[in-house]
Amino acid sequence: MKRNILFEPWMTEMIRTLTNMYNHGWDERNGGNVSMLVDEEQVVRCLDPDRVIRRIPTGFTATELAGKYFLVTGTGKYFKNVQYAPAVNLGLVRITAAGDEAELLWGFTDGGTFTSEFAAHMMTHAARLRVNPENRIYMHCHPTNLLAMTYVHELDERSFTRTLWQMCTECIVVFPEGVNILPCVVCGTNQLGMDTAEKMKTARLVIWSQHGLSAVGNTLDEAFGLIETVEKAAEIYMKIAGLPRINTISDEILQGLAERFGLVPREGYLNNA
Ligand code: 2HA
Ligand code: ZN
Repeated sequence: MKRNILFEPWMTEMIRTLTNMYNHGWDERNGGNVSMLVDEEQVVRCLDPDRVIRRIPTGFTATELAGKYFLVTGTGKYFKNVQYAPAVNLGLVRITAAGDEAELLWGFTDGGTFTSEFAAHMMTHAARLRVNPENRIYMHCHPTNLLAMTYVHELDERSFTRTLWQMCTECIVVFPEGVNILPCVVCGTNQLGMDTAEKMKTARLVIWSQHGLSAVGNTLDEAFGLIETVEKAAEIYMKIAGLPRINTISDEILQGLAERFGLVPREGYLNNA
């Protein structure tokens, strides 16, 4: 007897997280997309792995991910609706041996398909698994203050990271590697997928300027927490950016925080450190 996929902890956590992202205002309309690597062992408890509903071409080749299973949000789907209709808004797919198709095993019940950013997801999963075999999550959304900040702050990665670190003492502890940044480009392309995956080799956070933020992590909580912390910092920045600034967090304090928590800040990002 197979278990009900909707009651599995990884599924309920995905649904709760997407709902929470919507409630934070990060995912207007169909904005945002999330994918989660799921172990075969977890999948076969609920589904017959030989029962492929449909094959969906991906438009790229990801042989490194052959045979891997991903729970992923659907294109055009609204995060706010996932909790009411998970099987329409989410899909569980397996990457084929050739790496250029996804086999649908569950979900997308209205004939839908995965997010338009599937290339960024899969290319990033492949890149992250090379640097961290425990990585499971790719999360993308449109946090308001972070987006606002990409209009008024220079987009140099060191400078942008330093400003975020200076917005509250928590930041350097949560993302000591900083944030990487891509310029504003047309989204949904393989090129953006490749560029994002490249940027994800050195940081768990990548900003798409004037578009949004993506985070990776071993768990949904880790990726969500990274985004939450960056967005909090950006919110503080947007509150103070137009005001005279008379105090800040010094590089000495930032270095001290990193040492206190046994973390190494991105090399060269602190002055005299
Ligand atoms: O899914 O966020 O980047 C809609 C988007 C595209
Ligand atoms: Zn987006």
